[in-house]
Amino acid sequence: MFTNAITRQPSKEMVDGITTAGLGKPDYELALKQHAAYCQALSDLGLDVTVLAPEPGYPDCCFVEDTAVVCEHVAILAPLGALSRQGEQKSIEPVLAKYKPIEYVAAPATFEGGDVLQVENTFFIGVSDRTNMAGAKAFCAAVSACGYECHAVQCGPSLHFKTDVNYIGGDTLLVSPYFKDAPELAGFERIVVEDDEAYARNCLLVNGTVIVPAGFPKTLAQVEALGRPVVVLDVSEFRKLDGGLSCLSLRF
Ligand code: CIR
Repeated sequence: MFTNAITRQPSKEMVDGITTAGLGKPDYELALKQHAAYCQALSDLGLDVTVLAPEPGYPDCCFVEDTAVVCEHVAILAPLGALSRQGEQKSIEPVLAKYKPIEYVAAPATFEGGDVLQVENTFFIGVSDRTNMAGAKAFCAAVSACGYECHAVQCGPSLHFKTDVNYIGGDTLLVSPYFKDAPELAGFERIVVEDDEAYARNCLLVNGTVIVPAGFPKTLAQVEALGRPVVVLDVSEFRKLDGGLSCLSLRF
């Protein structure tokens, strides 16, 4: 069960965030409202939510998930792979240090939290444009020392591993066609989310409830069919920056 979340409000600079979505510039005022609703939803699910102020000079700073991975024993700060985001992790450090001992991964290793998926006592880390093999190895070494299993998985063309693969409870993953038969994910039930609803692959499991992004009826129906509680949230303005539901918080 999660008891805490850390989020960071977007700033007006978000219009300069990194994007490949081709959906236009985000509407800042609407993003603020969507962000507030997201924080409220986490709070309604029982989490104590710390909302940080935006960090000047970092247009993507609301995507706090990428800055660290927090597990039961430690928080591992991420040396981010995106040049314009390097340094975002520094201001997260004192916040996380209130809860966990901090571990560091040194350059030239890079990794981003969006490439890390935890399923119970197992971590998967995607090797992507943002997470290099040295980063994946260093991350695996850090969590293995805490007793977790860890597997490095080669990503496809998507931004992060969790752009493509997410855990929604039980033994079920939402996956892209790219990971449909991936041997590293053997043993899981895989619901393949086709490209017309690609964004909805990034659903977020919080204390037994699955948060699903608004606007993806097929995925919503598939998740609802599993019988778990579902909350639907509109995060359209973050989608314009390639950010999904998981990207907007650190949960622990
Ligand atoms: C980026 O490209 O870094 C941001 N525009 C989006 C980050 C999304 N984060 C995530 O998937 N964990």
